[in-house]
Amino acid sequence: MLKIGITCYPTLGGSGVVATELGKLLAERGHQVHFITHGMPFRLGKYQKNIFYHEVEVNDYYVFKYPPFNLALASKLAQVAKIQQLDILHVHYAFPHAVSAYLAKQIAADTRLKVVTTLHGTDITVLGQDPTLIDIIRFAINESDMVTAVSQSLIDDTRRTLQIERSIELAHNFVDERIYFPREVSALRAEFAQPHEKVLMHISNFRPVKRVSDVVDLFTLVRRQMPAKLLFVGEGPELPKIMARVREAGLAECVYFLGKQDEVAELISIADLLLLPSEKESFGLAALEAMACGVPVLASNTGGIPELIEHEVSGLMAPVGEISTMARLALSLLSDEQRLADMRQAAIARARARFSADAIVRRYEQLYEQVLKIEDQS
Ligand code: GMT
Repeated sequence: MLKIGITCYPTLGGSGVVATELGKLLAERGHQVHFITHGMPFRLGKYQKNIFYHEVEVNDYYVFKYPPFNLALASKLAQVAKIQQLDILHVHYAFPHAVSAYLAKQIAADTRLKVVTTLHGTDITVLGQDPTLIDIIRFAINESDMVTAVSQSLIDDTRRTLQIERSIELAHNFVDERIYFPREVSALRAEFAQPHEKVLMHISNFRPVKRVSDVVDLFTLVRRQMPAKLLFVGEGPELPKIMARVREAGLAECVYFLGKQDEVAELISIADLLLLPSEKESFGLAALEAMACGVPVLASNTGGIPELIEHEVSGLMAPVGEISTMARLALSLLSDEQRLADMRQAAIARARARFSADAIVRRYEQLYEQVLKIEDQS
């Protein structure tokens, strides 16, 4: 059994969700897991055996213009690594976590600590393109003892944008089918829609990369042809703009904004179709969660999405920004009950066969065993 430190963004984003769920499952399997973050990971929930939480506190002495979070994190990581004798420090999202982990490993040089970095997406596709950060991100990736990425597409992007040659292991994101399965939610559904209406849903952090306004435009086209409701779940910088767009489109009566929700399995289950028209999406965790709940996904054909969805079998894909194509695909699926039922089953089957938590957590365990065998150079 291993002692594993996990660092992630604790309060938002799919990378934090993946890191937290991974930690919980590793703890269930008997490993000792230490979360080292600036806040309690929101999916951590109640006390669980084998899980420990170490809060990173940042000194904001008056001479600092910016509180030195990255250094405080490095210092805390080293401290926990030494005191707890961690075997692995698994950091999620390359920047700044992999940089802090590199420093921590130097500080804790008298331990056997190995650093595993998991790339999640925008750490490469957005931050990795920023000239002020590119060198430090490349450095931290190259210096990690092991690097994993959540899709093959992200591996390819990392090699291309950062000219990285080292090995990067593929470990897809996963879904816990004890939580994500089709729920009986007729009473909840009735709060939003009549039985004859279809329910479309979008879940995201409302960042520009998610192209949420495409959701509104696509729904406008669908709504002209069939009775339907649209539910938005999540919050983020684009939300006010989207609310205004919904009002301008005269759709206020049939669109609901549910805000940030921590437990989405029941909500997702009321949808007939999840919309994910993102510009970039290295994996699309919300899409996988929907599929596991038996909700087909209509997504843009970008990044890691084609690794998740088989077009016309377990979901639908269209090129980024092609709203009329997306509307046509949605209408054709939603007006054919047999096809919809078949796609629901195919989505569940694919989520379970290819992205089950059990298999992917085992994959991480194998990777940890592998990295622990690597001898340090120094
Ligand atoms: O969407 C983001 O920018 C946030 C980021 C995160 O920290 O959660 O999401 C990325 O990681 C998720 C978990 O691995 C993936 O499911 C998302 O596809 C990925 N987002 C993008 O690539 C835009």
